[in-house]
Amino acid sequence: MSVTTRREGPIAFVELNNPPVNAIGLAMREGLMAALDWVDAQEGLSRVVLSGAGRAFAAGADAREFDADPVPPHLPDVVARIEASAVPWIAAVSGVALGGGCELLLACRYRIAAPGVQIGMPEVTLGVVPGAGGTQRLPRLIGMAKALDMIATGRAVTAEAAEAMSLIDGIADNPLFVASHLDIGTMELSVPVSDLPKPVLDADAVEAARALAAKKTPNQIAPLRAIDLVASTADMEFAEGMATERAAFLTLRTGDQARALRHMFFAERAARQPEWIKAEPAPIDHVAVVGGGTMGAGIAYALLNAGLTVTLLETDAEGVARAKQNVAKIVDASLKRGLITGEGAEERRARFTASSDYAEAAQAGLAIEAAFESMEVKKTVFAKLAAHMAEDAVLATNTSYLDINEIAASLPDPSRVVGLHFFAPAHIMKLLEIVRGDQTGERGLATGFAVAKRLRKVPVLAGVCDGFIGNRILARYREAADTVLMDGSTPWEIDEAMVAFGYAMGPYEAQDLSGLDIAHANRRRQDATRDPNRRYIPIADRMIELGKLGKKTGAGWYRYPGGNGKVEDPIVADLALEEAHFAKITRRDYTDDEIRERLLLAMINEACDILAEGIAASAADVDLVTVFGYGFPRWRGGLLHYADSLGVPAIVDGLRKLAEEDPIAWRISPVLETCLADGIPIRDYSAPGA
Ligand code: 3H9
Repeated sequence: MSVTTRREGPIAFVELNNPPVNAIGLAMREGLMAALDWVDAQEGLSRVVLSGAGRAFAAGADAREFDADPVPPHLPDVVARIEASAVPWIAAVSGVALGGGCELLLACRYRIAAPGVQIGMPEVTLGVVPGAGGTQRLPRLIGMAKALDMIATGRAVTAEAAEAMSLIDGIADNPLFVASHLDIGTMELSVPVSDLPKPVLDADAVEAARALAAKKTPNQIAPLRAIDLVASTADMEFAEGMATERAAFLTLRTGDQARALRHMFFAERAARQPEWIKAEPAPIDHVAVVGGGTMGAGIAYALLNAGLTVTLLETDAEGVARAKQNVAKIVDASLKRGLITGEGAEERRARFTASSDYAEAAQAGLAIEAAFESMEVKKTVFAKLAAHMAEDAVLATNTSYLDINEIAASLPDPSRVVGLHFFAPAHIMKLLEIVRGDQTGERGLATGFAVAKRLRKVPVLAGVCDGFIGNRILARYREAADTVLMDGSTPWEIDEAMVAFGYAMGPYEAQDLSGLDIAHANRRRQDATRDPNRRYIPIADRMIELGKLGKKTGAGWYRYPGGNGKVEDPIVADLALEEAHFAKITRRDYTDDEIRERLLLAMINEACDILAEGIAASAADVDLVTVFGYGFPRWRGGLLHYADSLGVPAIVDGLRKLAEEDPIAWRISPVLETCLADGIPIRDYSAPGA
């Protein structure tokens, strides 16, 4: 039963009951309609108390239903009936009230919530607008500016903030008790929210909301549509506003952006803990981190932030001092930005030690090595960890490219070794690639997922190969970009094309930020195995020869006069011209569409190879990696969701045309051939034997 009803004297209780978060699907809407009929049939009721079982009041409409046609009864009608009920409904909110849950709350004539509960309308984060009166009732209740702030950003507020803006009427530790003991005969209940006068137009707030949406959610339709709907409440009658809102909701719901954002929402949740991992994780309350450089310090801070104790290991006193300094810098910056309090900073410092004595990490259940990217160094570190830590401690490496199997093989028990690939800055980036070596045991994997959960990161399981999932796709993206650069374009044009697609920055600006030297070292490592017939683009190597390693050296693909805004560097254009001349290439102009097509198809093709080899378990995992680690626009749903929205035939067609130019670089992935032959999207591909 999604909705249960009972009566105690003059009080009726209606409870939403659809674990785990009381998502409002068809059964619940029907249950609420049945409850309304039941209430209508009762005599002598003074009130109906509406509450949610478990940890939520209601998390909103069941987004799993959004792919199909809407089935009555519709939520706006349920909400309208509750609001119009002859017996007043009182909301007793003990857990989150989001989206449709908040809209139910607004239908009630009195609203009580427990301290700290989150109340909000996050519909825009799913690519839709509130569709059960939220855009119409909220501004009438709390005013246009505050309603815009919540609806256009999807930001939830606490019960305390909600009370301060009169979204709710009171806060109580036990809302259900208070709701059923209110002296309702003597109180003045609020009028139905839809009967409140229209809000006054706040043109400044509307403009500010539009500016914020342009900045924070560029290219996204839903926030702008939500702003229009809220703004229109100033001069639109309620009924007309409701009809306009409903039409907008239904149109957006089946649009590409909403589909993509829903896909990300569910993919993120599905990734949290694969069901097949049954092993218990190692205890992670105390973690050893090896290496106090930028990455190690970032990882240490991420662990400290999650309440863990960290022992950072370095080779000597100098390394220890540097590590302490690096971690202190992040603590101070977080304090300065108001992300943590002074007390929080102290508390984090108290859980952190740095030492060159590995014995100090003897009690840790997990070690994460983030030392210099050299096989020799890693093997030495792992031998020391194995010598000092408990036999069943899990030993993880943060290596981006080195062969985890080789590291593991250097230990008596290789099953302890797992890859935990963090992304810089490790305390901010949400992606965690959990790399499974040939010998990695289930306990190591379980520990990786436990770390991700504790750190609130998005875990994705990856197999061993050069670059795992993300960096392997990135390498191909950059290669495609460099090819376009050599054949006629500029970093500026290429970056602009990708920004227009939805990336926050293009491949060249991003490289300038992270430094050109790492990719260079990788190319040198790959020299021995590279297909000699594959076209090689030497422009990035020439940049290294010139000492242009990116922002840290003052210049890379761009120059940064004064340290800030980027300007084009004529030297880069000269290098491209020169290399094209040596290679006897006739350069030509590329349109933005051509640039995008090449860079995106290159990535899609590589991602398909990654699926074929079982390096990624699913297309959705590739989507998570590209969105949470590499800035692929979330509203496009990740790389392979986007690919499926184009359709396999269109992709293969595009690749075939490019293959006429260069059959090696544009060899079509067997996954695409299979999907084309079987008439299935990439998301339905499963690797043989998977
Ligand atoms: C809306 O309301 C439209 C209306 O205005 C108009 C309608 C006409 N639907 O996140 P968790 C599942 S749009 C379906 O892991 P937490 C979730 O997939 C909606 N399923 O827990 C997961 O399933 P599984 C506006 C949902 O404690 C399980 O519940 N509302 C929904 O970390 C547990 O979720 C939102 O956008 C849903 N709406 O966080 C709120 N919500 O166990 C979306 C959750 O199979 N939800 N599930 O993996 C959230 O933000 C978080 O889930 C919440 C709980 C904060 C509630």
